Amino acid sequence: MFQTRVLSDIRRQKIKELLNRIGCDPKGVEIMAPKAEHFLVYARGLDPRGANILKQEFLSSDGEVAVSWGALDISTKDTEVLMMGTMDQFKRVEGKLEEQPFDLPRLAEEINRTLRSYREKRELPWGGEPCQVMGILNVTPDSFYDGGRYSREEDAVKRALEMEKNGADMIDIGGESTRPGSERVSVEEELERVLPVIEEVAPEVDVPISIDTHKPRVAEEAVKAGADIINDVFGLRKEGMPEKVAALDVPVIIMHMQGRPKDMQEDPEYDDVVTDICSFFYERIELAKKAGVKKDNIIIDPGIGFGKNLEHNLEILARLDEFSSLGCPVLLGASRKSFLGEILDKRSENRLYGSLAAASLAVEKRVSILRVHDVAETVDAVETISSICAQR
Ligand code: 9MG
Repeated sequence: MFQTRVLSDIRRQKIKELLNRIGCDPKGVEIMAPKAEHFLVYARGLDPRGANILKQEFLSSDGEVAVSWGALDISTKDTEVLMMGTMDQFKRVEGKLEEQPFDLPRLAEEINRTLRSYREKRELPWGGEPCQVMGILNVTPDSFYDGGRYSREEDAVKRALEMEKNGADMIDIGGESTRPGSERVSVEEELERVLPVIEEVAPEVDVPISIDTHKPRVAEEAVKAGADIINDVFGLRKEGMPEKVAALDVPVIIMHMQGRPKDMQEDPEYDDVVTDICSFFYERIELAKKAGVKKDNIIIDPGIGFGKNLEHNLEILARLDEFSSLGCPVLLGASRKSFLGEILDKRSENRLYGSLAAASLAVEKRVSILRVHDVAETVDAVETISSICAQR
């Protein structure tokens, strides 16, 4: 018996180990290892003439590029492409594109950056392990799971300390509910809710505190009071927010939301949910950088449940690793959300196991931060999955 089998998606180091075990020549190991990793890289906005050159270059390296009909007969202004090849083939083509017209040298740089971002270990602005747990501390009267439970300062401090003891790497404090259908609150009301809590919690905990707000004034006062990170579910859309984040010089979470909390779940629509969200991030990252925000301070978040139906949420989860191509750490907030209720037909208080399943998948798919209600349980899930993934 030959005992043939398909191998799992193993990473570079393991491929080298396997080639060495087979007994390959050491030089052969270096040559063959990059041929064992296969990638699909999508790009949009290519000049059709450039797309045809790209296809020729890939074909001459035994790779492939799918382009539109309109690109082949040059009847379209621009085209999407899907490049298919091994690491080795991508490297060879990148070299050849450097001498080509139609903006292909810039495409080569982009491909190189994308593949590096996708494959490299992610670093968080404040360091530490690659997958960290953010405990949720809502000080709102109406949040969907814990609304109203931690509105008194001493309760909030107790809860923060408990989350830290349970292994939270950071604590997210929010004073305005963003659940579907919720109404906005005034700056004054939000400040009144969050500032006393941040002032009490910050000196008591050793982990960073993030402030869940989209308002520049709340962000500024919260940072003065002791917050270290800004969690903006409106993705820096509020006027003056990008400049404020730049001036504060703190890490910022840019979350994607289609619409507004009041009506975002009415009929969300996308061409391709992951592509559309990535386009939003490309645009927002550029805008933030122009305002003076350092790229290393940006964390992105696809915003589960924010203007997405069940199918959208599931597709985002299934393709979470694609977001790491953008070169920013990725945050996921799936804890006890309504998509789990739709799958399991369970109320928020009975969605712990569903939340842990989503969290486990996210670790495997390169997510750097999990925003959760159940810290101790999630920390165990993260440690378990991270130990397994370290074997690849
Ligand atoms: C405040 N808030 C509620 N859900 C969230 C999510 O999924 N991500 C982030 N960043 N914040 C959230």
